[in-house]
Amino acid sequence: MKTGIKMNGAELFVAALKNEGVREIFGLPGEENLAMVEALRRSSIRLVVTRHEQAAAFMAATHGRLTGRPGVCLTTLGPGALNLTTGAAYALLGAMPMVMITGQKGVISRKQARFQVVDVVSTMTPLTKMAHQIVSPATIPALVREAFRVAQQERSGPVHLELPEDVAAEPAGKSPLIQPHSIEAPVAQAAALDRAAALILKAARPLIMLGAAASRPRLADALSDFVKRAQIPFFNTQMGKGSVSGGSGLYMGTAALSERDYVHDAIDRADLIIAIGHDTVEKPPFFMGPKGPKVLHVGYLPATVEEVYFPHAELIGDVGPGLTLLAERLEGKLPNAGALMPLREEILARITARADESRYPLTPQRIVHDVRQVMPQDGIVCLDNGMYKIWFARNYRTRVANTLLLDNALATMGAGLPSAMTAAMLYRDRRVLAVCGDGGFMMNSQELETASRLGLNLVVLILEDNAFGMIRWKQAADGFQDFGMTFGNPDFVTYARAYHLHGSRVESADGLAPALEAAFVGGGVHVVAVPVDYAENSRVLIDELQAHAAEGRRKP
Ligand SMILES: Cc1ncc(C[n+]2csc(CCOP(=O)(O)OP(=O)(O)O)c2C)c(N)n1
Ligand SMILES: [Mg+2]
Repeated sequence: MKTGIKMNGAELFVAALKNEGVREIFGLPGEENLAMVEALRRSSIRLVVTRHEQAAAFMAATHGRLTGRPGVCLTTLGPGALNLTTGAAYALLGAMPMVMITGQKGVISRKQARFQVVDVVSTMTPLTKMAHQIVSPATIPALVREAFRVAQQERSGPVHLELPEDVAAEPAGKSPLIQPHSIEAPVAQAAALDRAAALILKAARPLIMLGAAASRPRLADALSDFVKRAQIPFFNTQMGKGSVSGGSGLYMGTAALSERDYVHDAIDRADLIIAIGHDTVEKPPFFMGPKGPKVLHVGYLPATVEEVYFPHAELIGDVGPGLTLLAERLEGKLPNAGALMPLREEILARITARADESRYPLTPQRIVHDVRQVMPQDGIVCLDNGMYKIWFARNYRTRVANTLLLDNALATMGAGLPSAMTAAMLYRDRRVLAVCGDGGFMMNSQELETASRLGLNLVVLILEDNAFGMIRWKQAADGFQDFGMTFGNPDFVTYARAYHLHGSRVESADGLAPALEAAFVGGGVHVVAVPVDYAENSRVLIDELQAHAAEGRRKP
């Protein structure tokens, strides 16, 4: 690679990316990116080509989510850039650090008039923390540095830089790179710590809630330590799942629904909820009301006040060190820490009911149970969006941080496979499983080719109900006629083979665990299709929970 004043804009851009420690870029280039592609070819950064830009964005966002460092994706202008928008929203709502780079026609001269030109920066503005067009190579070092800072700092998220093709080809002149440095975010002040500690010391029935920001990779150790030192039982939101390593003896459940689930027996009885990292992008884990428990918000940033979330006190600042200071004020001084623990056994027993039933097609509970059997503690399950997400959130037990990746923020279909591909790239020695519905899988199934080309070890489990099952369930629950939700499927075994991959179909209730085990042992990319019986959706999530709520009302 050329250095110093001989560089063009694209080469300077790539040098700035290297300066940020970037090792790979996910993308699908167009002609406006050719100088950038050439600069990448000459660099040590790997270009991971995907078959759809949406997948590149999902993969980059997941890279940010799992490492805490921004993932990077690259596309062309117009159509390519627009295909990034769902990924941008996924990273924005999910607070995943990501840098998106798109090409554009020249800005100095316009030989192609308005061909393929749309205002991508304006499109990206509401979907990102920062969107910027680069108009001169001299600004590249500062803009790239700023992009990475903004993407990474709390609340983390996506940023967008547009590099027009003539700026990419322009001689860069003397534009020194800006060196990154680490930043220690401020920690909550003593007064806030004292107030938070006083609230917790006074509580008769405290309960910890772990929300989406609790899953930040750098927080796992301090958070786990806090839970163990405080000995207060905890539950989590869907995206807060798996944020505590160990400490599972204090786990009370996951709030996959907003009310009336078994875990709400504990939530409704608590007089203080210590909400660590709650982000109101998630479907509410419970509804705050005038009569409910007091809520202490612990976060990197102040809470966003909503109709259903208006904390009474806040502990703001870098969460890990803040929790360590809080634990020092609490340890050994909380006689009521375990007040809600007597509820735990019944809650967990109710949740795990019917997990080994031998019905075929399989019940969702059985699928979750069998997946847990074949996944080691550090194995990573990545969900797409569909009905099974509720079952996995409720029923799947995690013991290691960030081992169940799901999206309860944008809740988009189509991200399951790409997110699992990133997990498989990052952790080559861990088992990684994508779980997709037959609807969501088909939205990005072309990425099987990418997964195969990358030589990943990855198992893709497809739940077959020939329908958009979740919406079909809601349609029935709301008393509508069954309409517009069913479809046919390809034969997924043949489909996998068409990609030169292994495919199998589960033919009996006892067949799932061995099929998954064989797929993991076999290595490479495997597709396993399993028929699912969604009759349980209404039987448990509506009828059983309604009966339970009525029972609760009858109790004195
Ligand atoms: C991109 C996108 N389109 C539509 C929806 C609305 N939606 C949520 S779940 C769902 C059905 C998913 O079907 P499938 O993937 O087969 O999973 P299932 O619920 O059947 O298990 C739909 C259409 C969405 N969340 N994302
Ligand atoms: Mg389906």
